[in-house]
Amino acid sequence: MKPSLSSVEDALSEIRSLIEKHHSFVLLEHQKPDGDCVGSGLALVQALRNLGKQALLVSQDPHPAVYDFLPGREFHTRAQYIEPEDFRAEVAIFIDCTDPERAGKGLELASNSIWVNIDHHVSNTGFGDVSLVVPDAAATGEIIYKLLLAMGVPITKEIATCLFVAIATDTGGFRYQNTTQETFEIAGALTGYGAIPWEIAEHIFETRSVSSILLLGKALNTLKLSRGGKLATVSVTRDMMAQAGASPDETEGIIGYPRSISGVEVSLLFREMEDGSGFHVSFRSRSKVDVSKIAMRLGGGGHPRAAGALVKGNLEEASQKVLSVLDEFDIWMDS
Ligand SMILES: [Mn+2]
Repeated sequence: MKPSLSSVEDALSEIRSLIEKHHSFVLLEHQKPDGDCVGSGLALVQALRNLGKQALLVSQDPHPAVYDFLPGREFHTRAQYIEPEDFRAEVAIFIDCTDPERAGKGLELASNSIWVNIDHHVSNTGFGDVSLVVPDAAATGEIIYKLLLAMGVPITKEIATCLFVAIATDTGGFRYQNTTQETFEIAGALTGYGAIPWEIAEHIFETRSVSSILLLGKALNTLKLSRGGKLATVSVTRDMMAQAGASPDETEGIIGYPRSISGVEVSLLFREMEDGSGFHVSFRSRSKVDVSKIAMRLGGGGHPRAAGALVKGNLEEASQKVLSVLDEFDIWMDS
């Protein structure tokens, strides 16, 4: 899976020349965008604007409110507000998307464009006219940083702030296993360009809404330990969200709590889908289990330590399905 250095260099220079040659760009985020997607997108859209290009960042779903402090939001809109026939971009850049369908409704805006795929998911399908997929990168933000360097565009304080957020969120505040020397080198360079780490941490890790704390309390009440204490499960239903007055993106971060329990290797969060047809299941593992394989078996995907899938049915049916796949992998014996 590891791309050779030259294939990364080749893709970077191909993207650089595409950007030089063309004028209009649409940047597509994945559904339910996370901090990496939002930060990477806002950084790149500002860089393109600074080059005098016509560029728009588009997502199907809204940006989580926690990222409202980021600069560049005036260049972002939601796919539902744009008529594809009114908007033609020569180049569509998919950001942090494992496959084109991840862009959801945004995909309609890319039908006649050249496709560029910039991502770090191991499960990326390699789609697009140009594909820049670097599974070793902790965040898509790291790849965007390298692209901006390759393009020779100035990294402003605004761009640096967005990229720092991308990297800080996908590494869980520089704590997850994907954090490398290079991650710190890039974060250090971004600090030099004007990103202020403590201010960013205050916004993204130390500020929560009352509703998300109330929802966390309800979710923790559902905690179940099984498989000899190695598996921890919590769930969030639509009822719980309504009672807490929370929105679906406020489940973000809940799964970190079961994962942190001593002895737990895998944690699961079952979040009921808005239409009630099933559950979005998030997987986290501490150090040994590759949960992306489990998620892929269920039709989802992700990273070895963090993955997700959609599973139909009520809570009992969904958890039965997930548990039987987990047990197939025989992950509870080795340690
Ligand atoms: Mn990412």
